[in-house]
Amino acid sequence: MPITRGFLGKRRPERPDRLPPGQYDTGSGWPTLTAEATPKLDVEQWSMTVDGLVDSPQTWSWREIHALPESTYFGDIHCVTTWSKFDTTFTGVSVDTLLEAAGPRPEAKFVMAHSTTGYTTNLPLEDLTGGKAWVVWDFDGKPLARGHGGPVRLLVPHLYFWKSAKWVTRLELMERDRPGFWEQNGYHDRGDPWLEQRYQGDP
Ligand SMILES: Nc1nc2c(c(=O)[nH]1)N[C@H]1C(S)=C(S)[C@@H](COP(=O)(O)O)O[C@H]1N2
Ligand SMILES: [Mo]
Repeated sequence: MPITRGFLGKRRPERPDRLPPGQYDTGSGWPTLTAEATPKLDVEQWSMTVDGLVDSPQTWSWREIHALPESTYFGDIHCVTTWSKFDTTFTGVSVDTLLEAAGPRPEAKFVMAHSTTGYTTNLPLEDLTGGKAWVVWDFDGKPLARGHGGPVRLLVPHLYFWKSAKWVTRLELMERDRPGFWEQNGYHDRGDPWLEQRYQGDP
């Protein structure tokens, strides 16, 4: 069957149901969005800490975190600047695995993710549990590029991508919510793309 020019010209999204409101499909591209200078991190110096309101604060070296059970995310990501990227594959460790080792206290309700650069972002603890969040080092089977947060970033794909802190080094469990870097600058404390929680004051 011939495909008409008119049909192609409409550029209908292939899977509109996968695109949250106000988003477009960036295709094979992957924009880089960084507020600070991209750090050059030595994996021998890098470590991952889970502390704050936990029974047993934990720190993993690069080697130690790789010894934990591996976990892969396959699916979509959504940036508040309106691009979405379909069918990404990230590999690392589930945040559940890290939290199980540290033992969150009952009063822990929120988390501040910290980057080596000082970038921070806040999240409800519930958004990091139940197989919804990862600490990742591979993208599409290759080491995560430095510009995209390599060697290690947080991945919380069901929320806008600013919650996925690049160069993550610490998850701090807290009783009360506290705004991170973009949240202090007017972005939403939760950031669900399906609810279009872009800015403070959105639903
Ligand atoms: N450390 C750090 N992490 C960050 C950011 C940043 O500026 N610094 N930007 C956030 C924003 S706004 C987005 S959209 C994504 C962009 O990730 P990418 O550059 O890999 O696309 O990272 C998030 N994590
Ligand atoms: Mo973003």
